[in-house]
Amino acid sequence: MTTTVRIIGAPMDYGADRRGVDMGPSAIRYAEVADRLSDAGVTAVDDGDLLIPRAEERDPNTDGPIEGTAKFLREVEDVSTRLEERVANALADGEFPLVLGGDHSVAIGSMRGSAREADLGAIWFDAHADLNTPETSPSGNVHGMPLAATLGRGAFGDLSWARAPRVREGSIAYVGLRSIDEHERELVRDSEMTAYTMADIDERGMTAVVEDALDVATDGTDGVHVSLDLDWVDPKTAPGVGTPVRGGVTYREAHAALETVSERHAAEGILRSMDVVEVNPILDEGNETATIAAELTASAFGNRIL
Ligand code: EXY
Ligand code: MN
Ligand code: MN
Ligand code: MN
Repeated sequence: MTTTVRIIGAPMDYGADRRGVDMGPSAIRYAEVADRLSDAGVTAVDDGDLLIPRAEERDPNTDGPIEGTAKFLREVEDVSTRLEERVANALADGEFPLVLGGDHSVAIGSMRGSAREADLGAIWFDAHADLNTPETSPSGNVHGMPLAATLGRGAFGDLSWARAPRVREGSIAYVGLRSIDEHERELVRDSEMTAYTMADIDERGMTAVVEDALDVATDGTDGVHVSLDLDWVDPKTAPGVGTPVRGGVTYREAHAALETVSERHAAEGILRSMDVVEVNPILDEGNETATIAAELTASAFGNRIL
């Protein structure tokens, strides 16, 4: 039976400081993600976009019901709740949910939806740790917090829409980490998560690192969520992101990583859901970052040279 991938657009930019990531789903579609998935041998069905009001029409509401600062938290809740439903419905229909962001706060809804009926592991391809809580965040931007939200850390512990009870810290692996806030460093060190930094990739090579990350995310879980933040890739290669950090993964390393995921999936059926986030077409050059996002997605589903 061939896999059906359900594309769900989440043009949310409440979680980031700069406008533009709301155009991510359009740019990734324009880069022919559906055709590339077909080339990889899966059927792609496009569910369209969630309707999301423009940030300018909303109040960031920084003094909400929680301690600390998390801008547009009500709006993020609204989108997360609707996205969770779409993701859970796709899985209930036997389809694979592919969420196109949007800023990284979309991962809250995608992981909650994916973990509703399963113990879920996750691989976090990102320059950043995304583990701030409203109390520790230097920016108040929720795109720096989705893992903390999913794990119910800090003020998120009181927010039932954010925490995904079937995601265990010990089943999460970072790959490619290189930009971390001082306080966040302690959070990662003290956590049960596994963090593979850029230095680990330099030393051991991407394939070996991703194999280990997959061991972490599959051990004792029912499936794996892949969260692909395009700022993971080096900004010289993928410039269309709001929080670029130099020293990122190369084009070939990125493909090798997603190919490693797809090979494990082909052998063991481990993949359950995926999101592709932080593509900002305003900052991009010739839709290059969106094109890389579409190509990497196809690699995750088995697209190969031969
Ligand atoms: N750690 C910084 C913050 O929390 O504001 C930057 C976070 C950037 C998050 C990007 C999307 O991965
Ligand atoms: Mn991120
Ligand atoms: Mn189980
Ligand atoms: Mn990032």
